[in-house]
Amino acid sequence: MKKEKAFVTTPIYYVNDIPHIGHAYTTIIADTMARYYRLKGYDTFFLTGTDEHGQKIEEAALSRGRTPQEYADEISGKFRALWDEFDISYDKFIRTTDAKHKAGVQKAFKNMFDSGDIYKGEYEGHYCVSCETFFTDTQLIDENLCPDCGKETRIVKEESYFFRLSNYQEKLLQWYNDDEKCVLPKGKKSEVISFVKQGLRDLSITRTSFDWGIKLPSEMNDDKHVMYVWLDALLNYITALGYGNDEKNMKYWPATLQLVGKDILRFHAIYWPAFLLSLGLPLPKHIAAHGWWTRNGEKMSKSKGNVVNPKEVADAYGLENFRYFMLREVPFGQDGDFSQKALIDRINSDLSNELGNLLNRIIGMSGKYNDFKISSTNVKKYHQKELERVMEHIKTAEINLNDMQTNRFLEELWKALTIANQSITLYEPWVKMKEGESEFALATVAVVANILARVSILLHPVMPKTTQKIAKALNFEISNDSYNNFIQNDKILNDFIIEKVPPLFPKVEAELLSTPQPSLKEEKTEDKVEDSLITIDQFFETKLKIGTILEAVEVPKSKKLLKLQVDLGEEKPRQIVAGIKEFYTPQSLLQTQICVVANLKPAKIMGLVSEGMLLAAKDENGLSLMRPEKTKISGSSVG
Ligand code: ME8
Repeated sequence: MKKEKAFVTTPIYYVNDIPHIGHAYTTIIADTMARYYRLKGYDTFFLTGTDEHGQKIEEAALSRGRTPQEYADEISGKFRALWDEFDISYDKFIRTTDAKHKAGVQKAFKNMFDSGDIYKGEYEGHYCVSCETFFTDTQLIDENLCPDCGKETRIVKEESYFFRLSNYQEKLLQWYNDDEKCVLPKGKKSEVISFVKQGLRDLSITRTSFDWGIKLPSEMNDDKHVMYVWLDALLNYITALGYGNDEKNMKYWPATLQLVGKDILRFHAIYWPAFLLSLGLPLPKHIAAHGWWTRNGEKMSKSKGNVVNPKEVADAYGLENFRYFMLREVPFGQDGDFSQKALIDRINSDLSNELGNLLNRIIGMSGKYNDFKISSTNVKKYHQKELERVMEHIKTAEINLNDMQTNRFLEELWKALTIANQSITLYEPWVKMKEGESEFALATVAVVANILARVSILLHPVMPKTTQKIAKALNFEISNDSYNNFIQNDKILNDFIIEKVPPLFPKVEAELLSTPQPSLKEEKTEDKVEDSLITIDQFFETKLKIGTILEAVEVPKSKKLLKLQVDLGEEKPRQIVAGIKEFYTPQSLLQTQICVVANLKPAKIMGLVSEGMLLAAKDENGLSLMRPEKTKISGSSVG
């Protein structure tokens, strides 16, 4: 029989920032679903990765004096390392700077162009660099603020290629109408539909004002343009499967489940299916949007220093406990709040009292009554009713999971655990043993073990290692076979000797992380102090010099950049492009001195070569350049 296929994706994350709890949340849900499909025996492909092009990345690199590629390499590596550490079971980690991705995107552009969906025109409008999105006048807040993130937009006027999004309005509405679960949850789907009904305008899909992007296909003979980062990024979902190259993995398309945060649902539920229609490819089965995480009721932001670092939480409380908490705490689609108190409550009550304790009770009772032997022989004779009730919850749990209601899925599994815990209280096996009804008492212990086994199998995608430990104690292995036996076919456990295991979920008595956590603003704060110490020789590898600013001009179309000519006592002045426009006027800089890193590799920023980096300090009150206390000869060494 041909295996059913599943393709699960996360968004590809921007490399302008290091991973935080939001990224971990999306990735952990996707990982759970991929593991669930594997458990059911599906041939599963799970994709994640990083989104590395666009103005935002270019500017983030620049502000750190790095080339975009160097910077992308570093941050992409951090995402991948965290997912590896978190045991995320991805099959492919795509980077949009991969050569195969670039070739696939160019192929797709050409195909869309050939099908008449792309034309050349001129774009004038408001652009939000932070969201990498264009907005119309009517969408803006207070005339120039981005409606999504509230930051200032800038006016961009340039030649651009357009995608005929307007042609797809009716087809998209048809899709939403025909396919009930194409966008989940339902409330979010209604928002998408009303947005589309307001009318779709053609989409500008290329830019000429910066370089850091994929060039148009060479056949287009138009070197000036790079692709709009969202076109480039969305196409990762098919280039990762080999679109335009070696297409053998295209058998996984269409995607079963594309997970996104609510912030980027519009791109995934409107643009993405329109691009796919233009390419003649089938549409994804589910696009599921989750809500936003806050911390102790507040929006997380670097400036507040309250961003939750997922690694710190997992290290302190246990990775699988953290996974359980995230999926259980928040109804999928709604915003959720991270607090250590809520996490500790979940660990102590759900995990320790209700799940872990159940295993301890089975071990304790079987030890006392039957030398740790568990035999299911009489389970159906005495406890068929309990098994049936459990199976009702298990069925509902799976329906919920398939609808992405992760919290309800777990609630149903816990209802099954309650039946197990209540059976012990209700049937009092210790009394039955005394009254000579040992057959009944041992059947009660065995039904509880069988319930725990069934719950562990379905809980496995959420808590892979812990559930394998439970399964080992109950003498079975979690696999597609055990899923078929115990979940699909109502089989019961073979007779076995239960293994004595130490408690799986020790109680947490107090908060384990100081609040608020150290800010992630300075990436250095992440490193351990001893890791960040360098030798004097390492320090002197950086050549710092005093420079005198001879010229300063604004970089057109850039909100942050100034172009400086700086005298470092060399034959000719150096050109340095610096992100200081918000803090200094060009005029105020002339003939002032600054401190320059003089031996950096030149980098290209918005098409301009920058031959050094100037030193500055930044806090919430703004940015100050580092200057010598008294005037020094240009080119003097600092150190
Ligand atoms: O948008 N709560 O990348 P991104 C919950 N590169 N989830 C959060 C979150 C929070 N506070 N913050 C971020 C991009 N996320 C594009 C995607 S896909 C073709 C291109 C999660 O790094 C959530 O899944 O800004 C959100 O959609 C994603 O991170 C955005 O990541």
